[in-house]
Amino acid sequence: MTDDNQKEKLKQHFARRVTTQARVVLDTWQKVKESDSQAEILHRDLSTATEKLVRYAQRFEMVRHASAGEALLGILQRWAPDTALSDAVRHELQGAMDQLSQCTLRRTDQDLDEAPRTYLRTPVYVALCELEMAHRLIKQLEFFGFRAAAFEDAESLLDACSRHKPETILMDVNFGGSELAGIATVEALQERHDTPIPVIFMSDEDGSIETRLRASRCGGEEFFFPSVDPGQLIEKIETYTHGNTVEPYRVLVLDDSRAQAKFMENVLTRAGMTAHIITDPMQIIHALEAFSPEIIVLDMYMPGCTGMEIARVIRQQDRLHSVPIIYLSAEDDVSKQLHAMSLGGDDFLTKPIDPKHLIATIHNRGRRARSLLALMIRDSLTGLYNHTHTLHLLDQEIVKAKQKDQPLCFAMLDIDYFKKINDTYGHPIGDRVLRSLSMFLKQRLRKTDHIGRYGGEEFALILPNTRESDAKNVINEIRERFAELQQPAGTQEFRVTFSCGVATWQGESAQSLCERADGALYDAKGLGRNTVVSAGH
Ligand code: GH3
Ligand code: MG
Repeated sequence: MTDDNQKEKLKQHFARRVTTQARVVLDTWQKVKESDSQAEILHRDLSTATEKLVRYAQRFEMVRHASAGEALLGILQRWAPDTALSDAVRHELQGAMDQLSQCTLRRTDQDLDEAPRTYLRTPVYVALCELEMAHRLIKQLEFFGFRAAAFEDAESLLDACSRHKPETILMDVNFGGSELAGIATVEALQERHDTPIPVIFMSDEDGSIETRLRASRCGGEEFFFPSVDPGQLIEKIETYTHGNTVEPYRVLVLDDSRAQAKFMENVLTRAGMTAHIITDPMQIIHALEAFSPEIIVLDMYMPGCTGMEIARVIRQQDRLHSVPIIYLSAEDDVSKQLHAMSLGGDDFLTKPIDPKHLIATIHNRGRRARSLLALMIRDSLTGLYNHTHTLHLLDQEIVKAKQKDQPLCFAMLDIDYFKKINDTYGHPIGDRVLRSLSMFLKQRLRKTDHIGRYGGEEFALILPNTRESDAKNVINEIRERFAELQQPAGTQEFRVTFSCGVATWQGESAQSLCERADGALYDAKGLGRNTVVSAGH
């Protein structure tokens, strides 16, 4: 492990220590609020805990925690140890405690510097009857880069939700003790939010239709009965939290009227889409290549050629066969519209265009197109790119690396002794391991990296604009963390490792690059597995 790597790990470790200490301070404050009787002891506890927090935070350069702690110490000085807490000081302390709790909860740019990577996402709240199970689950979730918190009662859950809306809640239908109390809590909670929080319900006892209906009506996306193992749950949580990171649709608009084109650009951008506008039909080929749109909007009548002709040209290219094409025109003759559609269009919008209608059409077409495309280019077990598409992306990235004169790395990764995992725990558990590694990779690599399932238990990583040493560091970090992860199999748990070969592009073909990475992977296996090896130059 390099020095930097080591330092980063240590930093993450200590960052956790600071946040833990912040929680100790908050807990002590809770006790102070609940009891007036032991003022002296509580005053001392609170001061000691806060001093410790400030010391840790300063030492590990966590600025916000340090200043929140210092503010607290300042106020504490005005609370004479042997007296009861005055209302004024109590009020000020509460304000400072709120500040401190924001440090541990809120996602800000500052947190990016000071908190460990596992705390970057919005939280997942876990409200189970069994606290021990909740904590086990949280440990697993943290491995996948989720930030999760467990709650003991409805009140603290509601309180946390109002301070920081979670991405998902995992809820026992009986959370809180009495029958269906968990569902009642969720019902109350959803009332307070404009958009519902996705909830995953679980129950050991009650899988009746009445309960499922009630759960579904208050935002229950999933209902596990009887309860499930943590692996399955994490996969579900991953699904619901992924929804928040939907990429904006890339829409190409060709309209010779500059004013109309501008209008379209405005509407699309305001709807959160990425628009690329051209007014000259002769630019279409270049725009298709440079922008790779997911949806194309064509004006019907333009000087020099028609939208229908352009559509035919687009459809001449195999890879653009399924990109939806939407025509725009003042044409309201239905038979002409039908004719236009028969020449490769998917929809027809009549000018003047109602923005709402346009956006709805693009959304529907885009969603369909994406799910069709996913069937073609993604592997169904892991959701990663399949073999063919991975190689296609590698070709593309080689072209880009050449153009931009940037480094490019390709890595092949293979699970160690996977056959034994299948043999010992069964094929479905083997599949779960493949999915867990794919989730792990997705969450720890950059958006610009590409991850493919290359073969059965073999994965390929394309890392653009990355030097070999950086690629190795990143993958090594992933390797170490993945090896720590406990894979659940019924009542047992086991660990899995992988080996990896990394090759940096040297102006060669994609095939030769793959072969070199594969060679390095072979060497990694030869060296005893669970290691990352670079290909020779
Ligand atoms: P090594 O450390 O040398 O890589 O050993 P290994 O056991 O991982 O490698 P080997 O090539 O002997 O076995 C790979 C196994 O992966 C064999 C195959 O049954 C299993 N496998 C391939 N695809 C899948 C899949 O989709 N799901 C499951 N569960 N197993 C798969
Ligand atoms: Mg293997």
